[in-house]
Amino acid sequence: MAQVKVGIIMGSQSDWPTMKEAADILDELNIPYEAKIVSAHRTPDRLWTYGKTAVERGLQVIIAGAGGAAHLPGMMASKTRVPVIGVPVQTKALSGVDSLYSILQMPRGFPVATMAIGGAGAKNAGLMAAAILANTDATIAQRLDDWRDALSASIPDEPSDD
Ligand code: RP5
Repeated sequence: MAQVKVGIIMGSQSDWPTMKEAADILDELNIPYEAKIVSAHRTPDRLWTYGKTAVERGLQVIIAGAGGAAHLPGMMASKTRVPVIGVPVQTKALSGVDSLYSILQMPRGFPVATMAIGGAGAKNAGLMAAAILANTDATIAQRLDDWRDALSASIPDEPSDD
């Protein structure tokens, strides 16, 4: 079985419809990943163990999505040197701006690469993970180049009324 190099983690089952966009693009690019619920608040021991073992388990990128007081990506970045890509999940109360600021405003020393709020951010997180892996994996690089070319080719030259 192929080595899993990308970990997708999220604070709650309710984050999955958003985070699935990251999983879907990794599936499309044929990149193995694991998806886990790891909450900074509700399962802090799980977070600690995940971060502590990430390097030895061979993870090269962690995509972490959370909503509201979204400590998960930052806490994970504090526990492992594996690069963390943060996805702010949209919330009802503050539309995800709370999640965005929680993830984005890391103090010096522990960066989180923060994506846009919601599904677009999750999909871009998957693409960013692929781009990181592509630096050292020619097969993934080719698949990502092909995917980007296909996206460009799908964009019409001119707008239509249809
Ligand atoms: C966060 O609280 C999760 O990441 C989720 O976005 C939010 C709400 O969680 P649930 O109450 O839906 O489980 O920890």
